[in-house]
Amino acid sequence: MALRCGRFELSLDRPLVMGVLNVTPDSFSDGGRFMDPAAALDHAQRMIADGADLIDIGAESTRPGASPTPESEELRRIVPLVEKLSGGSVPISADTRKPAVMRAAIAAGAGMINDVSALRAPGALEAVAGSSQAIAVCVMHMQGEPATMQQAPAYNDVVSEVKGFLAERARACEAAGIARERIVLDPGFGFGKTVAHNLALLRGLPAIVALGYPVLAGLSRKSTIGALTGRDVDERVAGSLAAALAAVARGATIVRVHDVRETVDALKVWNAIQNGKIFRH
Ligand code: 9MG
Repeated sequence: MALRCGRFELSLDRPLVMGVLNVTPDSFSDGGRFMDPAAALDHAQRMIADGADLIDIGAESTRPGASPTPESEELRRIVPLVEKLSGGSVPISADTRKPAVMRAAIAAGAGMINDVSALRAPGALEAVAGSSQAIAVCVMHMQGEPATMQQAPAYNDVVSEVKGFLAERARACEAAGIARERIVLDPGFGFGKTVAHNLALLRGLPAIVALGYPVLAGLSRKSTIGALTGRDVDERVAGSLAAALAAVARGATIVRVHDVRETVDALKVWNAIQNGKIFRH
């Protein structure tokens, strides 16, 4: 299996690592650290040197409680970085919910759109489907909106409800003209979910993988890792690695992480044990 990301075709023969670059003042983990474009570029280059297969740039925080970022500000933060990084050796993903930002990021060379709202905003499906390049899209499940989503998340059966939602969004993408080999699904760990919901989803991940699309898992440094380990956000590397390996063992093909070097090493060891394959980045 392969994932089409514009000029890149990513083989899914081994799990891929997506490095997180937040150019926001208020993200839960690295908020404020990469607002300076030079620092952001440096960090992206570091993650690529450490073995990242894709870089995901976000210019609007979607952490619980976050308020929306104006479109003009999101464009100002993200477009120059996509322009500078998109000529490099790995695809650049733009993490955005806004169709205008999607279109600008695609024009600047993005190879993927990562939408935590699963292309539900009016015009979002068309922004991706209408792109001249065959870029990829990650559609994620979220219950509610970032500002309020952690207040009272509730499900009867979290795995089947998330699976049903993702199946419907994949159908909507394909109906809009986005080919199957461009679509990635994501259960949205931490987005309108309690610790128990996140653990149930992780255990139930094979049911989502069974839909037949690549699955992305993002648990890196999230509050569930904090709840399970009692660690502050910058001390959650070990817990995040355990979660990434658990996701890959259940069929995830992309892990979205802050700690690229450590995750790449962990996956090399996991792969050698599991599949007898030694990968060099
Ligand atoms: C932007 N963002 C934050 N967490 C995420 C996750 O788990 N998945 C995806 N696709 N995006 C995320």
